[in-house]
Amino acid sequence: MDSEAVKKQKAEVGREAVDFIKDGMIVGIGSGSTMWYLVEALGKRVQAGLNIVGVPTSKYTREHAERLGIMMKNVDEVDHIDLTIDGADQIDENYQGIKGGGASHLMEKIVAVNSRKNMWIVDETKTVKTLSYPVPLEVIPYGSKQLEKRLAKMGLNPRLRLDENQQPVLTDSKNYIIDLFLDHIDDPKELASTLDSITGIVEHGFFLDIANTIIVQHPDGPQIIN
Ligand code: ABF
Repeated sequence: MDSEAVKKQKAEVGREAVDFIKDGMIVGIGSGSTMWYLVEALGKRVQAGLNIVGVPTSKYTREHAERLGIMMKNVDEVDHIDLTIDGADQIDENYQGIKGGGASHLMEKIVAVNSRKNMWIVDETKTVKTLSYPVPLEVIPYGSKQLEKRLAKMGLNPRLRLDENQQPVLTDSKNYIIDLFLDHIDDPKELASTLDSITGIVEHGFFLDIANTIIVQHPDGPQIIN
């Protein structure tokens, strides 16, 4: 549960980042609680005449944006994406990130890799020296129990993500999420490469060499890292 200070930082960075969205842009719109504040602020700008097209990274984001009058198009309906703004679960000192705590990382990564520029907006609790956040994997339901056993044998400490009714969480693409609980991840690129080769894993939550700009919100204001 976010502290009041973290909630304040999320609201501040979400409202500040909307200034990077310029008239005429095609903008990838991320998911998560920080992005909720950006979408609220963007809705006000659109209602005041800002002319942009949004590309959603989740059903929730699409519905939230459309309720505010923001025109949304799927990634295959636009020629290109000028800028995608998204949250993140954890960012290390090499600006490598883990995303997917909100079970949206597959669509987030599809939008991100189709964007000319990517910006992450985070509260200061998200930046760490070494990644340690549980690594989300979007996996195909069929064979997911066998996959979980295989990941366990590899020492990756997997756990199927369950909802409040103890049922598997379903992503927008109707897949499951398995999280890898690791004390620390010294070589994200090596682990990402290993995960890329395992049948049944659709996409992992490592976002490596993707962010061009990161805005970290601190009590005394935003730190913009390019
Ligand atoms: C989203 O932002 C997800 O990838 C990630 O789980 C989430 C985390 O950010 P927040 O703390 O803002 O919800 O993009």
